[in-house]
Amino acid sequence: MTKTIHILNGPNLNLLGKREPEIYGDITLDNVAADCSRLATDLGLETQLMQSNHEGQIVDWIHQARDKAAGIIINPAAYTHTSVAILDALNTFEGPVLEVHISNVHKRESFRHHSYVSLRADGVIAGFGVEGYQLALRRMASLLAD
Ligand code: CA2
Repeated sequence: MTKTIHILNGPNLNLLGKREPEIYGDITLDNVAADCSRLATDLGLETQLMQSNHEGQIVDWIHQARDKAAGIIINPAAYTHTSVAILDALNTFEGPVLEVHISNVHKRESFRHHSYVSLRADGVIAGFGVEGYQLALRRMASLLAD
């Protein structure tokens, strides 16, 4: 059966491509979803991309991924830097977890330099723009290859 990768996105990423293009670029999250879905097909995977502005919703989706997903790619957005709840949820997931940031968080304010999610992530990509999602997907395919 084809393995499914859940691509979870945190608050304000619904505005991707619509605001602050100088930081986040001009590609929308719908475009990212379509590009990832195409690449996943080439890699023998399926993707399901979700976005929420609510921490509890992201925690619920991580719990659902325990039964439904082979791996998680997550851009927790601002919750990266604050959410022990998302870290705890990710710690209950047994497959690979890859963390993506569109911007180079290390070149930005110091509060963006710490990530709770990185304590669980098997890999982190930052500063590659939205291409980071596809790079993470390629890495996920390697990690899941048997
Ligand atoms: O670089 C990233 O991907 C971030 O996760 C984005 C978060 C930020 O809080 C993290 O420190 C780094 C912010 C997401 C906001 O997304 C927007 C997209 C377009 C326009 C406005 C906000």
